[in-house]
Amino acid sequence: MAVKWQRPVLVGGIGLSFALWLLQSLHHSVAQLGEYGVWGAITLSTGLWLFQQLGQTKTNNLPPTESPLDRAMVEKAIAQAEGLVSQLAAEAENHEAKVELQQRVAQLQTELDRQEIRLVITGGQSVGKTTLMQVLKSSWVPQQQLKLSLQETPALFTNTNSNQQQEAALAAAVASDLVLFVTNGDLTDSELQALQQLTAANQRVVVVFNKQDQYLPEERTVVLQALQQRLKVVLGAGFAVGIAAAPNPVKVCQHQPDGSMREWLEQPTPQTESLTNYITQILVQEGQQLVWATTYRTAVALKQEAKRALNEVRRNRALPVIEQYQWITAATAFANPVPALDLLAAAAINTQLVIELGAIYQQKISLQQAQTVAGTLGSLMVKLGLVELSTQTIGSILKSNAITFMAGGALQGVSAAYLTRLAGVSLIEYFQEQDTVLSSENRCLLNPIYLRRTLQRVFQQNQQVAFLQSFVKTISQKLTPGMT
Ligand SMILES: Nc1nc2c(ncn2[C@@H]2O[C@H](COP(=O)(O)OP(=O)(O)OP(=O)(O)O)[C@@H](O)[C@H]2O)c(=O)[nH]1
Ligand SMILES: [Mg+2]
Repeated sequence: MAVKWQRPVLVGGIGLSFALWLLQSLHHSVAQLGEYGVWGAITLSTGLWLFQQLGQTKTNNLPPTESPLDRAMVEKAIAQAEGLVSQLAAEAENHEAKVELQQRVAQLQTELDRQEIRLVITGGQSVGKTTLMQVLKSSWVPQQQLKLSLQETPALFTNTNSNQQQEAALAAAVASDLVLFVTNGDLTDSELQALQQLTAANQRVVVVFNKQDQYLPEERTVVLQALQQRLKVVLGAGFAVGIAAAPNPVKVCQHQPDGSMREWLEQPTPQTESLTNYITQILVQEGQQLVWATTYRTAVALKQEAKRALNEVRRNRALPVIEQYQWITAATAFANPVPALDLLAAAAINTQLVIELGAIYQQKISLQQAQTVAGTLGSLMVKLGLVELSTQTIGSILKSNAITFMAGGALQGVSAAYLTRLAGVSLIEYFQEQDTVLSSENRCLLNPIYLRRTLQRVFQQNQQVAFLQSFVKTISQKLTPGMT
């Protein structure tokens, strides 16, 4: 098989005689071996270094928005979004989302200085959203000093609306500064879920209990109190106000001087004062904060979108690299079968893999750090029993196939390739979580606990029989092209 042999670190961990043979056959300078061969003595003590770094990984995350938001925090979030979008532009010049993301990032600064405050009315079908909007527009909005805009989302929780439409309605709510969530009584489960979604997105919500006129006066208080209670339990906060945006006409009876009774219907005026008082107060006290919070949410969402795009670009570059290493490890273990899997050899190969994947993910990793990571991955695989489990499973797949008679090194070859894949994919997932673009110090900080969790997850995802069977088949065919 044709292996491009450009990676000096690779050589170190592979059995010395095999390496020499390889080197000779590949006409490589033996001097390189002396330089890097020392690494064979990888010790677990270097793992300690990892533990010292523990807890330093996530220092660059955005602050939780529970702490009062100030302009500087929003500006920081905007700068982070900008950083990621330009990183994406630098790494993938022709990315399809590049121009759009750049435009949206440019708008963030204008958003931050926006004068108009946006209110959105949302809620289930026929709860009175349009009616409330009309009442507010005619009687309340004109009295306000602040510039306000008021909009209604399509109804939530309808049978006809697709999930997508529902998400779009909620997204419109999240894009506003203040949400008026209208309901007609105690909250249903879907209403609570939507409220949870909004609060989780750090959206400021006022729950509006409309059509109060349909309840008797004493019932209204009970329903309102139940609502407040539910909001407190489920959301930990929140506030509900009762209104009647278009109360039903009431029958009025009047005794006439002649003893007869006159009856007529009277249209009561809308009762929205408790709501308008409450939101006027919010806007006066928190108007500026609300605009900042919206800009912050938009910046964070944009940042996440850019990060996803960037991760995809990098993953597409990283997977072929991992595949290449699978072949190298497989060929090595196949040609040089040892009773137990020669993990050290696999680990040496992983050192170079760590460096190459790190480069794709913009992590500056020294040789020593890469060795530590590879060593830690190797020892974690042993400790978690992944090596044993994998070789057993792969062994039984090999036996159940017609390729049982295959050369002795097949099990080692396929297992080594599989473990390399696990290590590589774990590293991809691990690096994806790192905010290197955003950190001032571009160091590779590794958290072994998180690495362990990632490894376990990746192992579980790659344990499906169908995947393993096709993996075994592909690798063994490549190893012994004539035999299978
Ligand atoms: N009794 C009573 N009826 C109300 C009240 N507010 C609105 N309604 C009535 O409820 C019905 C629906 O009101 P809309 O304002 O159209 O409700 P909506 O939420 O905009 O409806 P969709 O947009 O279709 O989901 C109308 O017949 C309103 O007159 C209220 O406070 N009390
Ligand atoms: Mg409507």
